[in-house]
Amino acid sequence: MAEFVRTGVEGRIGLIALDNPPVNAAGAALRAGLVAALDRLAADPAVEVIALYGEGRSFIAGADIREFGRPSAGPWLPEICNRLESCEKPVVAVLHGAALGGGLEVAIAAHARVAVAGVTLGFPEVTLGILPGAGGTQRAPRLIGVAAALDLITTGRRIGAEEALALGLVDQVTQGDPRAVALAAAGQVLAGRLPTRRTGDIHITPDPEAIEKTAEALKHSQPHLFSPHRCVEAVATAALPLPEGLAEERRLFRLCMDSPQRAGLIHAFFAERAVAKIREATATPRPVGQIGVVGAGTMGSGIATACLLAGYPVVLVEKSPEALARGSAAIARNLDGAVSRGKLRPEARAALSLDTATAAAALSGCDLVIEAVFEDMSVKQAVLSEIELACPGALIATNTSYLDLNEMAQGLDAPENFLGLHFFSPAHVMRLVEVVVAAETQPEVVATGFALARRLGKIAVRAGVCDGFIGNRIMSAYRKAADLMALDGTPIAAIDAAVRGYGFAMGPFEMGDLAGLDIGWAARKRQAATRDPAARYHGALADRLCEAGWFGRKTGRGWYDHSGDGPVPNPEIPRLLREIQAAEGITPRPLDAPDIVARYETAMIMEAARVVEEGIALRPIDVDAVFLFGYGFPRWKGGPLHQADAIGAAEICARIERHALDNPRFWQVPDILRRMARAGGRFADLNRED
Ligand code: 3H9
Repeated sequence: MAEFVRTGVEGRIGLIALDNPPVNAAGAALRAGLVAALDRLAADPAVEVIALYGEGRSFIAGADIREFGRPSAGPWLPEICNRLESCEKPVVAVLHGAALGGGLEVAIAAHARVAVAGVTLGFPEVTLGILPGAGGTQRAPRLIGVAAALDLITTGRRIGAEEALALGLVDQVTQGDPRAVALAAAGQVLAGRLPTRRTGDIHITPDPEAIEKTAEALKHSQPHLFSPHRCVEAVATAALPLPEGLAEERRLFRLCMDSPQRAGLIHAFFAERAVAKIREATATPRPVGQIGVVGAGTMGSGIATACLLAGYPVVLVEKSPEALARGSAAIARNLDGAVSRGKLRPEARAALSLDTATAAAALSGCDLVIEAVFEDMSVKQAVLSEIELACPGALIATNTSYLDLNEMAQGLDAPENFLGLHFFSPAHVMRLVEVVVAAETQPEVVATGFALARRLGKIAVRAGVCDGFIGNRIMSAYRKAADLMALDGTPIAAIDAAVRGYGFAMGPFEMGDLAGLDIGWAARKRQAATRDPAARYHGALADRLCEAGWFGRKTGRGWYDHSGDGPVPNPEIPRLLREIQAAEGITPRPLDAPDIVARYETAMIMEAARVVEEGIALRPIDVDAVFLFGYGFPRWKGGPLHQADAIGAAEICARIERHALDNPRFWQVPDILRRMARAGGRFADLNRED
């Protein structure tokens, strides 16, 4: 059996080495090993000082998150921290790699701390829906003061060694191998050059002003979240005697652990990592030096910016010199923004390589070319052929949002080199990229798409070919549900408000006005030929707005009127709606907020289930990642299919069947949901298949 914790004795120094790869998460075995190691060295008469360090990449990355919500075994981290603090012999902790969450709590329960340069420290618990539950809310304020502790604990902000030193979270910063640093630090303790003390013995005075200020700010900045507020309540008790504060911390920690937000946020943490586990992961990515981008519109210039920021030389091609100039100017603005936000050093900006051209021949040296031209099959096919001619053998990617990649690849000599890289606008900001795999795309081409996304700092999700892939396909379903609710007489502002109340930053109509209503109009026209004539047409009202030339913010009017100080619902909508309702024989039936949300969410889950059933998404967690990182789905709800599990398949089926009474074409129970409802299955069970 693997040995998670090893001890050694060197003269008067006892060493404890933690070894639980990859990140030294404090799981049950490591916890048990740590207590046993402490007991052993505490009882060893030769040992006068104990040094604790991590093998591998980290000191301790925190509690083992995989254990949360599952049965596990003691000893628990709070007891370990107390045991460490009360140890009769001085204990020094050496922090390298990551000292996060429970890892930092272990460190601040030790009697001195030495940071190895490059270490990341912090209390990220709040990002997982919990709070530091092993004494962090009590010991951190004692070490660094209430205000600084509140900042770290309520934001989850990660800091480096120098800031930790300035705050007083660590006592020294040094360089070197953790074991050597541990021996040196213990030597300093023995020589009296590194003072030690029990953090719990430090007395602090209450700071009600800092508590009040943070609590007030969080009410506005985090109205949906549970744990940030509990973090403040826990830190507020830090001036009490330690056992009392720890008891209160424990109570608040349990409340957080039991909250559904904890499950949602931890699901989101794993979703970010799970999506990289694809069947093509073993293929070797092709080397990518220079990247070509064809099309200098909003998407093209955003993609070019993202590639430049990641250090790739870029060739930007656009037929019209004017459009090329506009695209170059947009890239320059994006890069200026990156410099002013401190994301790009001015000298690094000067070294970026952007070439522009009006002919595809300029792409000849590119290893990968991404097309982002007008969303039209024949335009795209012609551009792809030009690209292939200019750089045969290069990987070619399309940024299409909806079009069929297999049809697009028909004119290519090497369709095996072709894939979809669906970026989201603004492409240099949004984290999601759908890597769309066409029928002939080779595994190493898929692996290259994932490697590129990683280098761009993005989250890649594998998607199959269908209209809209994972994200836009599901979005068009819940957009339809919103349009149908509006046609039935629910005010658009009420729908937007309810969706914001659910946790999205914007409602569907606000989002439509921002993106431009002409995009959806073009899609509806494209789909008109294949539309089911017996189904209710959801786009009737949106079409009327577009026919009037109201495309949203860019034309000053859309669902809302944007000509005044703030948007107000377009005053023409009630008249247009009455006309449509009269023509279609619709009796107005406005819904209230809970019903709006239930329909919106159910439509999302219904289509997401089909996307999984058809294999467009590899797993349910991939759908969740798409929505978390590309569509502003509230992170604390974990994603649409995590929500589906929370609600239960039987209830989702019942909702769909209820809605189907008024609109049986739109609301249809997917087979996968019916099977789950029957067998008591969950989407989470399908995540284990990879
Ligand atoms: C806590 O401590 C509560 C306490 O207050 C106690 C109260 C009683 N557990 O990210 P990577 C896995 S809450 C389990 O790709 P990197 C991760 O899933 C915890 N597993 O590497 C991945 O697995 P796989 C507070 C964990 O180098 C692998 O390790 N701590 C944990 O890019 C590699 O991870 C945190 O929130 C964990 N704690 O980044 C820290 N951490 O290979 C969370 C990682 O199967 N962790 N894994 O996909 C991180 O921020 C980053 O993982 C870290 C390394 C910076 C450490």
